[in-house]
This record gives sequence, structure tokens and C-alpha cells, in this order.
Amino acid sequence: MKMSFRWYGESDPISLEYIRQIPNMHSIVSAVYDVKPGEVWPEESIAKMKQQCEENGLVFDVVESIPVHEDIKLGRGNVEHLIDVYCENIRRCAKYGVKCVTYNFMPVFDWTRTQLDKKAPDGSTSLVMYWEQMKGLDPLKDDIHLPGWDSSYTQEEVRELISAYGEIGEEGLWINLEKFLRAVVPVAEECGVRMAIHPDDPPYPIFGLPRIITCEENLDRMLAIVDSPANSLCFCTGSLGSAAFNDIPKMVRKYSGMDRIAFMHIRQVKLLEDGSFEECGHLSDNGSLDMYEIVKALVDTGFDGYVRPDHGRMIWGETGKPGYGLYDRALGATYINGLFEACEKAGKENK
Ligand code: DNO
Repeated sequence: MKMSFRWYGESDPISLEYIRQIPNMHSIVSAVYDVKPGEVWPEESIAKMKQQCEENGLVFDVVESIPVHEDIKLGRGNVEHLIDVYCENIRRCAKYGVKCVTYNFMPVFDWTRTQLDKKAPDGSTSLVMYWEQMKGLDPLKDDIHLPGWDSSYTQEEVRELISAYGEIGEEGLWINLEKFLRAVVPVAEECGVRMAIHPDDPPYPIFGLPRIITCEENLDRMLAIVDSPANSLCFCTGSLGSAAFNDIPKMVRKYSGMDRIAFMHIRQVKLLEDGSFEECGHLSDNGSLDMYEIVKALVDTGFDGYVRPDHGRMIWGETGKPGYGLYDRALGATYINGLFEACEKAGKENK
């Protein structure tokens, strides 16, 4: 596996000088942030990112994300042009050494949480989603500002998008995903890039918006659309793991065994009885996911893709982008390194 760390570029309060000091750190996961979805990424920006990483002994070979324009997901407007731009961005990234491109197909909003700084008994804070806090919210009637949601949309635009997605429904979204994959995956294949779709977070409909990258049946369906390692998963344990119906170690074993996981987001989540969930420390004991079984499944199946610790808590007084502080993600990386070393050594001894 190649250990990686997400970095938000020069505006990120965490420097590459710090990131490189995390044991076993190999790759930087980043993107060009000052370009809107549907626009071409300037080559200079990609080249600069590559150079900055190299100066720090790191490799910029994972992109997270090239965002998919809402019109591609909705199948409206100038889809052909938007898909061409997307393909061009893949080619440009590949030219500067990128091997894996992450994206998602979630309507309107990326991840959904109701609070980003929930205090745990030990004084750390983390992101949570409590159904109690969601109750009664209706985006078609109320002005809703959930933390982390794209604030560039007006409430009017959000309402329009929500109704448009309501009209196409899940099957409409599948049709548009299929069209996207059939165009994009051959380009990725050609330039040696693996596309890695991020699951919906959480993996079920929110506010009636269709969500399709949610469970084993749907992951099978998505991978079958184009049966190629260039059409792979960004397997996010925390996103898929925030629904009890997903058996995470089993799914990791299956998809890694098929060589269809390009990128692992490893994070912990604690499921509560009513379906709410809290993010927590990476350790198995801290939450609902058995991290040992997850890493063992990767090692047993010879996984050689990218891994990153995902959302950390805020600890030791750190402030910054919720989920993306330095300290707890570094602890996560170290813990994940330890699990890999133990599983790899045990695997060799058992041979
Ligand atoms: C959350 C991230 C996601 C992810 C996108 C990929 O912290 O894992 O926002 O980057 O869904 O397109």
C-alpha cells in the first residue's frame, strides 16, 4: 500500500514539511481548488502542485476530487462538452504523474453532517450526524444551512436542483452515471489513471435526494458498467460504514480481491441505535468498525493501492478544517501503518 495524506494546497494550515514527517508518508492527495466544476484545470497549477510535493520528498499522484458537474449527474445542458472537459482534466493530471482520480456522484451535496464540533468526554471534537437534529427540516420549504454544504448555491438553486433530482430519481442517476463512465473510463485507461468513485456519505437518501453508491448490490452494478481496473472504488470505510447493512471487512475483501479498490479512505465511525453516527478515533475499540479485519482483508488480497487516514478528530487544541487537522490524522496513519505491518508479518509467518 502507499500511505497518503489529503492536503488542501497553499491555503491549508498544515504544511507539506509537517506531512512528510509522518512515518511512511508517500503520496499527497489534492486538487486544483480555484477552478469551478466544468472548467479545465490550468496545467501550471497541476505542475506547481507536483513540484511543491517533490521538493518535500512526496509524490502528488492522487487527485481528490475532479468534481462532476451537476448537469452531468442530471443529464441536462451541455453534457457532451462537460464530459470532454472532464476527460481533458484526467489527461492533464496524468501528464503530471497522477495515477488515481477520486470523484463522487452524489446529488448536490457531498457528505452530510449535523454538527462538526461535537465534544466527546475526553475533550476532543468530531463530526456527527444526529437524526434528532435533522428532524423536521424540509429543504423545499426551509432555508437549510447544514455545516459543510456548498455555500455557493442560493436556497432557490438548491430547491431547483432537489426537484430536478426528484424527477430523474435513482434510475435516472444510474443512466447518467453509465454515460459518464462509458466516456471517461477509456480515457483514464489510455493514460494509466484509475478512476475511484467515492461512496455516498451517508449511504442512503437524504431529503429524498437519490443516492446510488451505497451498498454491495449497487457497487457491483457500478463496477459492471465498465469492467476495468480503471473503473474502481475509493472505498471509504466511514461512509459505507455509517449504515449497519454494510459489512465492511467482507466488502473490502471482495472488492480488493477483484482488484477494484484504487484508494482506501480508512476512518472509524460509531453507529448509534437510531441510525445516527459519530466520527471518532481510528482504533477499532473506539467505534463500530473492526480496523484489524479491514486491514487484514487488504493484506490477504495483496492490496497495493493508496490508503489515507480519513477525518480525524480535533485534539490537543488544534483548530482548522473540521476532520482535516494534522494530529489525529497523523495518529490514524500511524495506527494504520501498525496494522499493516502486523498483518503482513503474520501473513509471511503463516506461509
Ligand atoms: C470527505 C471526503 C469527500 C470526498 C469526495 C470525493 O471528507 O472524503 O468529500 O473527497 O466525496 O469526491
